[in-house]
Amino acid sequence: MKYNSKEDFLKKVDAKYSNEKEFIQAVDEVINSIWDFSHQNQNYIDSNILDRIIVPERIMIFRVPWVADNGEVNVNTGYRIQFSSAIGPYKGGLRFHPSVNLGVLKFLAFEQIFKNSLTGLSMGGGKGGADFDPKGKSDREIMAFCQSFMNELYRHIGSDTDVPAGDIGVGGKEIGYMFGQYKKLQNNFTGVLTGKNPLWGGSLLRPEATGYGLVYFVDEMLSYHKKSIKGMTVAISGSGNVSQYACEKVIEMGGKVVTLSDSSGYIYDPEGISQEKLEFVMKLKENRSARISEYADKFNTKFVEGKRPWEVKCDIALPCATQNELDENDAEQLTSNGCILVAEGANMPSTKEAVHHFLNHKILFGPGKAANAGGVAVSGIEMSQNSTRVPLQREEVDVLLKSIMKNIHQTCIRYGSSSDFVNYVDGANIGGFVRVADSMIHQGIV
Ligand code: NDP
Ligand code: 2IT
Repeated sequence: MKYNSKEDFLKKVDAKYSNEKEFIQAVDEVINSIWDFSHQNQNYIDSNILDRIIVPERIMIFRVPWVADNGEVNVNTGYRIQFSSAIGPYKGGLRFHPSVNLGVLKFLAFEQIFKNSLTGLSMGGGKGGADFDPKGKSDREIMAFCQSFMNELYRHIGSDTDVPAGDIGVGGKEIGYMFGQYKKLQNNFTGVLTGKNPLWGGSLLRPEATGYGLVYFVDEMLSYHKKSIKGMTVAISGSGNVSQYACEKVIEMGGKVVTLSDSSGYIYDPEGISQEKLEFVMKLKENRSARISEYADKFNTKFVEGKRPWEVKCDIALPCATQNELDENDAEQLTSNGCILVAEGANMPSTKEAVHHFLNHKILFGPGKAANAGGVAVSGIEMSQNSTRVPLQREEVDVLLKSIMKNIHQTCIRYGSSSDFVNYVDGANIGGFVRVADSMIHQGIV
């Protein structure tokens, strides 16, 4: 055996990737879950799956120059990480945010491998983006940036090679500008991006899919434990794509959402956010610079500046903004306030210590790679609609989304159950890993 112990393996990862702390965090979690399982299979050991699975197949890093409205010439750094193609073409979103760097995108691409595997669809793992800040930019500046980004990205992607989509800072508008530029450069109208507008090849329900899928997963977790979302008080962080549709589905299923947030702070509405109030948020946040504090002004509720919503009393917490937005103190506060379930709409929003706290306190904890897989699942369904050129109805996509979230929940139960507790972290990691590892073995040492 190459490594004496799990700790020995993780020590080498720490040393080698010391400047990629989020990537180390994501690898640490997966390795802790799969170590014993993977060491029961001699094939995995002989073909050194663990060493191979943590190294991306390919990384592109490139210059993205663009001209601002005032004539200033700017440059950002663009990335695409093609991490694993074991079970399908690379698939995963693009993030435009000033905090983007190699370590952040590597953690996201690594998580995506297992998430995509859990969906049961044929999608490998990838992620990309740029350290570009869309806040305060005009539409023309966003278009100029997206076109310049695609001027390099187009040579690396394709409907059977790598299919990017949205993430933080990238929604339908940005996907449209990037698709237009791809088509112009390649003279090829193909399903090379997902999250497209349904007028020209996008799937109905893709904007809703991550948030709705998250709540379908929560519903599975609760009903498996003989509980229901009806009447529960829910704290949600973020106020972007995932948060908005998570909020909508919770309201529809009879829960009460009392918080939303952004990087400036959170709003607390003890009466609950109604569908009408949510529509105000959706309209407001079409402008990425708009602040959630306007909700408090409009509806005369509390805005807590510079803080996160985890101090509010709730039954269910759904972190839906960004990585490491919920730490050990937050976790303690949530559990001491009686929270029974936490499910991650964002990718890795809970710190390692927060996850340990939840598991030690037997809180139902749904990790992102299982709970937020609905978005990429409907992206996979968009790819299949593009291949067949036959669009599905909204209700048909919804049925597929529900059944995929149910299957992911069953996979977590299968690999994560012990006599008195479901460890969804282990369940998701092992359940996602096994298909990728077996596929790598079938395809040889490549
Ligand atoms: P959006 O850009 O639509 O919204 C992001 C939200 O998170 C905003 O409210 C934003 O606030 C907040 N936020 C972002 N960065 C930070 C930060 N550093 N600190 C505090 N708040 C922050 O993105 P999405 O809703 O699409 O994505 C949210 C999360 O969900 C991400 O973790 C993403 O990876 C994950 N995800 C997204 C999927 C999708 O289909 N879109 C699928 C699966 C997971 P502000 O406006 O102030 O920046
Ligand atoms: O993190 C994610 O799963 C996404 N941002 C969605 C990826 C996709 O390809 O739809």
